[in-house]
Amino acid sequence: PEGCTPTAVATVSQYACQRRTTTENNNKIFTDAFEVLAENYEFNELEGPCLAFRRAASVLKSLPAAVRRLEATNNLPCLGEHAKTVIDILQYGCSCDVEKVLSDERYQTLKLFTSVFGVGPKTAEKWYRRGLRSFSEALADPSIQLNRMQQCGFLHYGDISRPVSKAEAQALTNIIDEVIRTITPDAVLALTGGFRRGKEFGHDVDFILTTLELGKEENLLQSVVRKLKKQGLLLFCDYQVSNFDMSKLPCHNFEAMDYFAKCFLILRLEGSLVEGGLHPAEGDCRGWKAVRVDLVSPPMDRYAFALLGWSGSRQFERDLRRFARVERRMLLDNHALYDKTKKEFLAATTEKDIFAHLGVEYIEPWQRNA
Ligand code: DCP
Ligand code: MG
Repeated sequence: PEGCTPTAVATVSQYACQRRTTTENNNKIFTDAFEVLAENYEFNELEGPCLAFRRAASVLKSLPAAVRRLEATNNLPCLGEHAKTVIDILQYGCSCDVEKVLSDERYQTLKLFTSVFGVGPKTAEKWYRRGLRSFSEALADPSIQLNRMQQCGFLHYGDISRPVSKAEAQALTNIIDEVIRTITPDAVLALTGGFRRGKEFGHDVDFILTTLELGKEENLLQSVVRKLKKQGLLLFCDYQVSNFDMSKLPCHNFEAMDYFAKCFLILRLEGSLVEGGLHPAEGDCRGWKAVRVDLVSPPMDRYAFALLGWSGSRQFERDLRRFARVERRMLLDNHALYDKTKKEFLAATTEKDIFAHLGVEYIEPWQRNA
């Protein structure tokens, strides 16, 4: 009621790694709006405002209830400068700025082009500047040379632009698990990414696989890919060899990919292997679906760092690294944790070890949906 002052409101941390964020988002109307603005800034290479909107969205995702009045955002970190968007939405149910972006031709086109596997913002921008506005125009343009990844992206567009369900991720887990068991008895497999955080749907399925014995993981990925191919399940594979070298660490390039061996795959998933069937699509009567799968293979002594790094969310990872750097003078990435004060690497065999080194309360994977 009006005039009633809230008592003992817990302060919300500016760092996503100090907040518990489940998949339940009570402020979707705001966070969707902020994410559109963030993405538009990203397309325009304005990193600062992009990150500011992503942070603001992330803070709202962690709240236990919907924001109903502007005053409710007063004591929240990262939100001040975005009050205007919040007021608009509270008042009109939408924001003028967001509507403007959504109807902007450049935004719409870059959004469309980047939805193709293998097409990043740079390529999308190039196509846009050539005057291309649709897939058919891009595919018909003689000056455009699609690489193998983009060709596959277009070929399987219908399937891989549809969300992957939890049941489909489980079916793929079973397939990969069976494959690695035939390769070595000491294989370790972990489902990571959004599905580890308890999401019902994802754009791909992410796995970490390795071997207990150090060094034995070196040929693992290639063996897995070979077997998948033999079974007729491999539709696309981009294999990246390991460049991992402990002496190159600590690495200061935080947004870059890690150095572990990995592959970006498109696999053929049979509907009969999925409990409850394939996630439905209109007119789909083939009985199978192309699904994007990422496999990463760190050596076992890097397992905890890789698992933490690949479990996400992106915002959670960003803030964990920022927290380490700013609050602890430590460098964290997917390979290691380095203490700049002690000038040494801190060992970890579990995610809990890493949180403990950082002095951050442990956050369960399903609470990392920041
Ligand atoms: N990741 C990262 N930085 C990258 C790529 C990945 O930090 N450049 C981490 C964070 C992600 C995780 O790896 O959460 C998996 O990447 P995805 O793009 O698959 O993201 P999610 O699995 O979280 O979401 P989705 O459901 O869209 O697959
Ligand atoms: Mg994923």
